[in-house]
Amino acid sequence: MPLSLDTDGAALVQGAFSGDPLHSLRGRLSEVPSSRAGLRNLAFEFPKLKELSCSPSFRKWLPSPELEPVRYLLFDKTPDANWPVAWHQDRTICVQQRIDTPGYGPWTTKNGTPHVEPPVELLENMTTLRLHLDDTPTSNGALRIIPGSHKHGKLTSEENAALVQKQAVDCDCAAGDVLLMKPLVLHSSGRATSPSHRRVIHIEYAMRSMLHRNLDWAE
Ligand SMILES: O=C(O)CCC(=O)C(=O)O
Repeated sequence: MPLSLDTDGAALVQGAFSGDPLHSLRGRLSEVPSSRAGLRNLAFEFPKLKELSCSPSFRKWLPSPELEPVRYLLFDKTPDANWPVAWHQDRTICVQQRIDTPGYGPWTTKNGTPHVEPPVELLENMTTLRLHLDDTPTSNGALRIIPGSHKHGKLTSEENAALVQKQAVDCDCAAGDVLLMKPLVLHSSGRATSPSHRRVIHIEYAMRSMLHRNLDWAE
């Protein structure tokens, strides 16, 4: 059974990008200075990505025309940075300035940018588009999810521990595949067994108008 974004919290679009568009993204990315593990401010280094992420070739995979990009990351796994990720939900957004606001918190700062947990409704309405630039089978550190775990809101650590006992699904992808993901789905990934590259452009889309009027999106 293929995964469904609504029911499972993730869905695979095989061959979403191929040929010239994929080669050109790979080429542009190779010019972007990045750490071995990836890059947090990808759109700053690769401004054209902002335009691309709003173009029909990206937007056509999204579940709603009201979604707009709010964060751009690059993840890579290499022989020198072959990182695993523990089970977690993506619960933060990036904003321009910390302004204490009811329903928003806790706050953290990464790379000088304020990050905050918004109300659950905002997270439930977000969708992440992960575009794979390299073949990413399980042996290359593919993402794993717990299907349906996004339906439980923000999980306590006890709920998290109980849910990860359930059947995980490996989201094996080929270069050019897109994995759509709800940020609240529990996800993790293992180390690559023969690491070379595992580049994923990770773009988070949200309903921008759901952000409290005190705050502004960082990107
Ligand atoms: O790409 C991965 O393996 C995990 C990335 C991650 O931690 C995330 O999407 O929150």
